Amino acid sequence: MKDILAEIVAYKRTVVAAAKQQRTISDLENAPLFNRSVVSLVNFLQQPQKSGIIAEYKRKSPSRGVINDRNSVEEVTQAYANCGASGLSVLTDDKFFGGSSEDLTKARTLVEIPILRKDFIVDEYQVYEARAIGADVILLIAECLTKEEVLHLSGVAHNLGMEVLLEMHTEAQLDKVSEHVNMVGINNRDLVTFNVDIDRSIALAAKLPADKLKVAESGIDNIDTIVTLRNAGFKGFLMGEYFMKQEDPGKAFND
Ligand code: IGP
Repeated sequence: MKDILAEIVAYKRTVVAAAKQQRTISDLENAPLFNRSVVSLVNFLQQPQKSGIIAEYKRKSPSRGVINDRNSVEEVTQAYANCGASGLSVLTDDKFFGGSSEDLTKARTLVEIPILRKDFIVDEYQVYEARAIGADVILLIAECLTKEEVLHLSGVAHNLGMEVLLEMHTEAQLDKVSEHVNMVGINNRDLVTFNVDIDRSIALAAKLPADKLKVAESGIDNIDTIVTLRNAGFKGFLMGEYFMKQEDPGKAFND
């Protein structure tokens, strides 16, 4: 792990340290949304009449710069839900992706489909925070975490009733899958070089554990790709940029 990913992780550690001074874990446990019932993304992705698409709200990214700073989180996430998204992904990182915890909470009050907190989680504090802001699922990124950290953080999420999507990019990272991981995501984008290659998902599909739901992430921009991925065994398709870069991100979902 190096470059931008190392920079993001270092930044997260400072953000978490500062947040802990403001709000303790018991404060988070008292947040109004903390005890709401969680909506299962695994369940939504397994429903054959649904699209399988996890539609992402992403204003900008280190690899692409500004993608969309016009359409509000309320407008886009409601449109995604109305058009048949199986789930939402909301970036909560401020510095690199232009998101916030408030974005996720706003989406939560408007939609009933499951919401993934898309961030770089390196500390259990962020797992409690995910619950407090209204998330149903957390993302854990194998590239940033040891096997022990994945085990611990996924266990905390599980105890709080949330689901876990473990994202990876290489076969070697499969070693980090733990019992509390519900879904394994293959990120077609290399987080260090930013190269996108859809064949990553296809190549790794057969190697993934049979008892974890498979999600293909990044660089998906047409229906043929979704069909190919579905045939390879994927049930979830995480898509951001393709929708966000359209004039009307919600409308693009129907095309
Ligand atoms: C969406 P895309 O290429 O459709 O915008 O990709 C999503 O997979 C991507 O935003 C992503 C991501 C991440 C962002 C995947 N893993 C980890 C931040 C952190």
